[in-house]
Amino acid sequence: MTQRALAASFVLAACMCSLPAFAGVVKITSSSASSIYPESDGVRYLPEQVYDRKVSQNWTEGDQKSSGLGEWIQLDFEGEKNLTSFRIWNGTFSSYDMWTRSNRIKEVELEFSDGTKQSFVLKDAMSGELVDLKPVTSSSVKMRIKSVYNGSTFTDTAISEVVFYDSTSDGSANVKSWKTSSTYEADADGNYEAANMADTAMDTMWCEASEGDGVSEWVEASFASRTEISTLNLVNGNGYNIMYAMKGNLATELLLTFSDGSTQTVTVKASGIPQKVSFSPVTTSSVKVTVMTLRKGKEFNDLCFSELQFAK
Ligand SMILES: [Ca+2]
Ligand SMILES: [Ca+2]
Repeated sequence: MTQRALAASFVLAACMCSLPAFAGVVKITSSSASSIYPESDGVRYLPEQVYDRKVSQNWTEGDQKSSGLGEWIQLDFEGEKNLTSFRIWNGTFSSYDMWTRSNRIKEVELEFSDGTKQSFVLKDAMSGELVDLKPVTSSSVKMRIKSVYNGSTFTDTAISEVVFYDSTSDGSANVKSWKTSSTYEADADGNYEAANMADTAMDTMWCEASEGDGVSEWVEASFASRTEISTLNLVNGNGYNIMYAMKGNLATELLLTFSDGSTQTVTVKASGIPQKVSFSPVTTSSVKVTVMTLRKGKEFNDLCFSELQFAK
């Protein structure tokens, strides 16, 4: 995250999509692609980078002559899964500048292991887009570029990240809507909306925008129905890597307020590594998470959470 408070000259798609009450993340075990953009300046564009949980690293097709029409990436699962939806970070998400200068996919065709195909026109927006599938049982997905939104400089087409969901549940409570005390304005690196805390990506995050250091700032998750929870799965700060996490303020104590007004305080580690925090089981329709104490960052006086989800 840079602190350049650029006036956001672009509008991010306000996706009203939300996951059903139960949706499990499908593990991708291997991948292949029709072509790969060659490594340059130490930056690689490998197919496995569409499921490395970082939107800042991508697969880029290697068709050097045109826009990559017909090029594909295949993702393999551990056996057959009942796929229900997917989320795609379409284009090059390393910065807003690179996103606009490179191609984004307009129409993508998904081919499943039973040979059936489904095609979708994607939004041209720099945010993860949730797309509902016609439910299908498949052990793999081949995603083929059918048409593109042209980049202003380059003819290369990238996918930064993809997550597939199925009808299983790992006990995570899916959030229907978020409220926040404040939200940092989108800048040259992307947006800092609350939904980023539940998208599985380690380098997309909510950040507060208070004048202060983030103490007393809060996020509130509302579930579709009353849900029993006893675990907080948290990626504190910027989860891109340990060094980035240290740059900003990191929460050390959180107050959880449930829909019946009861509260619990939990201690969390000042680290960007994923952590699981247990608390006494509660059945609730919402949780407000308020920052009580924090550790100051080395560079920025802002507080962020990359992932924040509740489970049984
Ligand atoms: Ca990635
Ligand atoms: Ca995230």
